[in-house]
Amino acid sequence: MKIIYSDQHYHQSPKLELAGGDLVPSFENPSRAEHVLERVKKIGLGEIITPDEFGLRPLLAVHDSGYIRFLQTAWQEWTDAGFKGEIIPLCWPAGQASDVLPRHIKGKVGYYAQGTDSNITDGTWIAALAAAQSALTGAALVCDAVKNGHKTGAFSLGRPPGHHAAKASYGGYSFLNNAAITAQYCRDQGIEKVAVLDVDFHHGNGTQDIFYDRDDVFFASIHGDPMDNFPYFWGHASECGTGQGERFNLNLPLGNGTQFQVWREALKNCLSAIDNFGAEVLIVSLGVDTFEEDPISAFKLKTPDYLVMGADIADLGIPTLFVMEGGYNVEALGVNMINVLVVHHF
Ligand code: OKP
Ligand code: ZN
Repeated sequence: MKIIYSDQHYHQSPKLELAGGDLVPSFENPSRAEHVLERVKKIGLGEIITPDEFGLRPLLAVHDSGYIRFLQTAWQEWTDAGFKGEIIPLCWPAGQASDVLPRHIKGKVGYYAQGTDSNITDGTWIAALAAAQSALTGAALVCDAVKNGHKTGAFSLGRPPGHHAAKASYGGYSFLNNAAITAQYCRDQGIEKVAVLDVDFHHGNGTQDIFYDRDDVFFASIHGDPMDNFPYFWGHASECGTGQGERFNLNLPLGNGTQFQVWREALKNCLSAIDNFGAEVLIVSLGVDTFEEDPISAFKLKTPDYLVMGADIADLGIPTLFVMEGGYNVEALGVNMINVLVVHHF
């Protein structure tokens, strides 16, 4: 399996985030990728390559162009307005007065942000863009595998994560939806049916948003029940898709404290749904914040469980792109994440 990695992720190094009213060091920081990379090297998972350049086109195929423009220019506008700290939004159109995009950067930020947890820094765009290019490089490898009848997998080792980024909003540390960008890229390469399986603890609301009305990209997510967990306003089992997309969105929310035995049943349901759908390519939003000692999540998975998870996914037998998402116990992050991948070690 090839691993795609760029050190451009160091450009996203937010200082502090709000947690329970306190400002604490950001959970989503460069040490996360360092731990995963170290583990990849230690076990010799596969060749590590740098991303190719795909430009903005594949990003604009899933994200709103005004939103992309905003991500490119927000930091400049923020510093032009005289602000010195990182961008944390303070004001939203909740309750809805007007849907007009404000002129001032403070208004724009509220227009495009889902919450206050995802600081925009001077390097956010560079880092997020590099993560997207890494994922696209992996997607190109997987598309080639389909065309040549191979079962190769690829792993995009990148950050910041992407699965909360919607067509026109950012949140949950996510700015560009790498899984969605690559799913669309596969479609544009002629792959008829693509499935996205999201195993991160948090519901992949951005990916759901992007494909909610479509029947060519199946989305399945296992996550902490949104009644008790971020992102709170998406991820209920009743959200099944709309129009053409009805029945092509599968949410399996589970209660806090869920252990692997129950989690695995949900995984089997997702995998059989993906199999019935007839996916030719699988993209896995790979978060390991389901770990029992994750500092911001509430499932009880243990380190060896990730080996079983990886083997179950591999049993599907279709070319698979793994895209790194969450996991915030940095000490265990490398081992847990790579445990999902070792079975694909070829
Ligand atoms: C991103 B991913 C705690 C704020 C929590 C939401 C969690 C984002 C998770 N201070 N912010 O899905 O791993
Ligand atoms: Zn998560």
